[in-house]
Amino acid sequence: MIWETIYSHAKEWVKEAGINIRQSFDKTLDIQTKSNQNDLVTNIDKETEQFIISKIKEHYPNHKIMGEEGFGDELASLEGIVWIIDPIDGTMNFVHQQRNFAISIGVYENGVGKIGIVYDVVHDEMYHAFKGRGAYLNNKKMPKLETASISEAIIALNATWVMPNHRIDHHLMIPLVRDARGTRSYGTAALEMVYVAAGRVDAYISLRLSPWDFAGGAVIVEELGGIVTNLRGEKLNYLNKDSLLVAKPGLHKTIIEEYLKNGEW
Ligand code: 2AM
Ligand code: CA
Ligand code: CA
Ligand code: CA
Repeated sequence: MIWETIYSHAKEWVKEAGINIRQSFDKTLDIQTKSNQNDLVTNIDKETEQFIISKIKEHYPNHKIMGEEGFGDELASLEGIVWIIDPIDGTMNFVHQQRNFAISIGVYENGVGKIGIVYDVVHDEMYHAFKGRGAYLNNKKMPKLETASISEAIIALNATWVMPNHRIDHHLMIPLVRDARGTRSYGTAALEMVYVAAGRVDAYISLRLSPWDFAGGAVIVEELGGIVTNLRGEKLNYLNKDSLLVAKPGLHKTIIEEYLKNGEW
């Protein structure tokens, strides 16, 4: 089966890329900025993306590729088989902490997520799922997600989304933060999504992310019954930037209906 092979190739290449990244810790990083002075990219982000893309092109020349650092294709649609790649999610953590970052890959067929891989390189923890076949943390199958109430929920989000901000209805976030049991901020969307999958947090919220930030994590969370939408409660399309709400079933509905429903997101 072609999909079995794609799944094992994807896991193998991500592992190999992880070994290269761990070896890079001893070398000097070349750090550059992108859209602003806190938006970082390194030679390792670029080398990792190029490594994974070279493997895909060698084995699957007909597949399309969307990668954050621009070594993939310019895509106008998600027709066919599309690899959506974030070579390092959490680059600021990679640069400052040498931990709390991940490689994220989603493989989509005509816009539907088939394979999701999020690899926590430093902890050697690979979260992976094949649609319809379960989601795993390394070799261990993860259980389906049960619902949670707001008062017992840990919500992952960045403090900037609660600060006054002309772009967003930040004041709607304040009751949510107040009513939750606690909040956490890890600075890596891909890992924060799989933390929902693994039950380490109950929900994750972000106001603006790109497809490569959430394409891999979405397959894993949805395989376990978790809900992945934008902050309006709509499905994501994986071609455009969007806001993101990932949560346990039930809790997702509560957050949308009791907290975010009237926001302009
Ligand atoms: P990145 O590290 O791959 O850029 C916290 O910064 C989270 O938001 C990370 O998952 C990060 O992904 C993502 N993110 C999305 N857009 C970003 C931007 N313009 N600057 C920094 N982080 C961004
Ligand atoms: Ca980036
Ligand atoms: Ca990212
Ligand atoms: Ca990245």
